[in-house]
Amino acid sequence: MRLAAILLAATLAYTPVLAQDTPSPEGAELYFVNLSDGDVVTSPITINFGLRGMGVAPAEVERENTGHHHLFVNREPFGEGPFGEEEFELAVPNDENHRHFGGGQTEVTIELPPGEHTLQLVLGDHGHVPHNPPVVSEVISITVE
Ligand SMILES: [Cu+2]
Repeated sequence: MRLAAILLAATLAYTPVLAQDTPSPEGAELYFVNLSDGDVVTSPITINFGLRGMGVAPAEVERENTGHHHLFVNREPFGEGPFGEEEFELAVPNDENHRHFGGGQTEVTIELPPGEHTLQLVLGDHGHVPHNPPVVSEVISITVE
């Protein structure tokens, strides 16, 4: 009994901070300003990130109702990977499929090879974790000529 109590206390003490604990305001919206699903484009491609109902802040800056942009390139839609939304509990990964704009950038110019590509925007908080509820754009598919 005593050991159980100690174990329980230890477990509670080391429970990580719950993920997705940065709230997003109702009605926040993330979208591609200059691209639509089905667009045919040429590389390099300039992509403008649109955000309504929230502000952009650099990573590490903790301020209510703000976040920074992430661009998902050619991966499963947000929440539809093998680990669901828990995939991002600690942070959005940083690789060529998950690009961070921690400086507070609202546009990027990227090169993509010819063919079809999917893009999605995901807002992250100061620690690169999506908000609760998550603020994500629709997934668009574009074709690079
Ligand atoms: Cu980030």
